Amino acid sequence: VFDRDSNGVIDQKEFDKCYNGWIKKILSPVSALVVVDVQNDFISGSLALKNSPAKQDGAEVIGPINRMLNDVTFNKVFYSMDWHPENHISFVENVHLWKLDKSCDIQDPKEARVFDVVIFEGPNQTIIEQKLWPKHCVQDTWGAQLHEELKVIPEAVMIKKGTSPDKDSYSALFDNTKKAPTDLVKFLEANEITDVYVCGLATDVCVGATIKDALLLGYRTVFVEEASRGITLEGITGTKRDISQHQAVIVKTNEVKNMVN
Ligand code: VGL
Ligand code: ZN
Repeated sequence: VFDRDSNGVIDQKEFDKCYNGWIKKILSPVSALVVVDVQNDFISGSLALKNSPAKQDGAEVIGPINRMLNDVTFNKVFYSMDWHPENHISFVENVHLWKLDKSCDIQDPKEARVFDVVIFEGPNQTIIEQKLWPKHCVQDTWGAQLHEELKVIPEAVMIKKGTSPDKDSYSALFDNTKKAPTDLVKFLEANEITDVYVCGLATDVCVGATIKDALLLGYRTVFVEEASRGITLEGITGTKRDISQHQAVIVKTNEVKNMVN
């Protein structure tokens, strides 16, 4: 049982004692780093974090991530990429392409705004609850490319998500309906990964969703906060509280080296 602060975050000294003094001696951790969506659109493009409510700068993750990749030898490194078709259901510009469900507050596509949650009628009476975003990370465009200063290690695996028009996928592990696993689930299993380190953009959307799914799959899951930036402050705080309550560990970038190597 760890001491935690009011946000449920574990005390660092407690954690070091337990992890380095005990857990690491009896287990052989196999580590994976998942770098989530460090793509141009979230840094200086259509969904630039610096223009969103928390006013964080997505470019600030690049230094910590590159340093971590230079200093730490993870067993596997993955980069996820939001990779949407032009007609994707999450784009505010595309609301008119989809059928709004009768239960949706908004019935005229022209009234729909970024951050609204709308309800679409999907195939076979299914309903799709969807938060709206500006058009972003369209397949094969500049906005979907990883930032050019991000270090990409040659052995890494790219995980593309949100690729079907009618499904969004915040998590790098499952689509938002939690029905379809991505290839990352297969890779983690095939490589017998035990510990999943997660960082990138955005803390309160895709990073948080990836951490929650990794925890649900039973991985020891570590959030590298300094190497992540988010969209809203309430979202970031809420994400940290949720994942801590589900036993994720929040660490500083320089502590990752002690845990992995
Ligand atoms: C993301 C909003 C929409 C993210 C992706 O990568 O956090 N956010 N699509
Ligand atoms: Zn997206």
